[in-house]
Amino acid sequence: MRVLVVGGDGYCGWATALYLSNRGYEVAIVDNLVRRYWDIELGVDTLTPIAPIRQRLDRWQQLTGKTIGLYLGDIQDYSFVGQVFQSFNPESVVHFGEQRSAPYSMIDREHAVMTQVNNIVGTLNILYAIKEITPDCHLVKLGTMGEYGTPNIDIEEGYITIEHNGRKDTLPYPKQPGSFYHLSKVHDSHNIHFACRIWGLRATDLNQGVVYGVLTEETGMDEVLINRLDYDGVFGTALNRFCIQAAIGHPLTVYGKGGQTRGFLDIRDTVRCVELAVANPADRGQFRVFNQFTEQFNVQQLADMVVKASQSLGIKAEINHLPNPRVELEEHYFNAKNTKLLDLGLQPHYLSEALLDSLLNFAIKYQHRVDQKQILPKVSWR
Ligand code: NAD
Ligand code: USQ
Repeated sequence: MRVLVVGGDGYCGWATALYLSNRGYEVAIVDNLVRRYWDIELGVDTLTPIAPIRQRLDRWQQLTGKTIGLYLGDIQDYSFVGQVFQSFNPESVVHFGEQRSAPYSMIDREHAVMTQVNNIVGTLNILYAIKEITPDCHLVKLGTMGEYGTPNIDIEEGYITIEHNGRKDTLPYPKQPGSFYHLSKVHDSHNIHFACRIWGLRATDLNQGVVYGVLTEETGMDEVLINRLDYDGVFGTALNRFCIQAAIGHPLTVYGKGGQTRGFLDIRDTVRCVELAVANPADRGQFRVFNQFTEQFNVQQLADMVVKASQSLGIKAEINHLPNPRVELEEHYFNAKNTKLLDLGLQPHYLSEALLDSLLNFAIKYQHRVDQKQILPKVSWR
């Protein structure tokens, strides 16, 4: 099957492109490398030294004999997107190609606008390209668990059945996202759902939780294939940051009380979940939603686990509760369903097993690359 991986130079996209290629899918990457530019804009860098995209792809070819195609361009440009679809004729598009940092989207008006235009226009262009060029192609779109926010009831997978004034319907689950970035995902979901209804497209929205870890079978094959690992206050995510902070002796940055609960998953499960969605496509006209995470933790629990795992390596990590730069509930109910990917055959990696090999050991190996000035959060929601 021909699979186009949009955003294939990024953290989830790179690991997924290699994973699918290794399993015999014909893969091509679309990326405009803007993420590398955003790092330059912010003066930050990934902990792990990532090679230029062409070197990465050449090494993959040398090691495995498999070729991954490359289309460099911006999916906001419809003529570029159209050319890619004409030339590659994808049967499945996995769309990771967005601005994905909540803090980046909250820097100021310009960054909020840029995030929403980039994400919403890019996704709309992909929907139009599917409709006009490859109408049978399955869109696998990366959404986020953050679309739901933290309601005081159980979170279902995309839809909820409601009885109101004696009538009953199954409707999209209510959305209460927590940043302009998370809102861009909600807007995308609405646009994709609409396109499935009016044009009969097939789509799966993968509402992914926070991803952790850096090692997958393929990215671990060679230093040139290494994946990115962000630790800075803008693009770094909670658990990845805590491990790197522990490795360099920086107190772990728990925001506020630390009762914020989220869904989490190992990057090795991200790639597998995407394959499960690709291999089991939605029907024509169907808009499926899968909640893509394997375990729920609050940030205090994560920090405690990192302190404990660090002790086993002789590292004494400490926790610091910082004033919360975000506006979010710090103590709340959170119980999200996640059975659809398990039903398709996902066998999760659990954090208790992954913390050392996939994270802390990497953090220790590359600790000399950490810029301490980039650790504390600088972006405020207020
Ligand atoms: P990333 O920033 O590492 O990768 C995104 C890639 O998309 C980058 O290589 C970037 O250059 C590319 N891109 C962005 N805008 C583009 C455009 N207009 N045209 C072409 N390419 C463009 O992000 P990631 O962590 O790999 O996240 C990938 C997707 O998964 C995002 O949609 C994100 O919202 C979602 N997601 C990520 C996480 C996580 O914890 N990392 C969790 C849930 C969901
Ligand atoms: N947090 C801390 N300390 C830190 C960093 C974060 O306590 O040093 C807290 C945040 O306040 C928040 C929680 O940890 O309550 C998660 O924050 P995060 O930065 O790890 O993740 P988030 O901003 O939600 O975004 C990340 C990805 C995004 C994806 C989302 C999935 O960057 O692309 O959509 O995770 S989810 O959280 O399920 O919406």
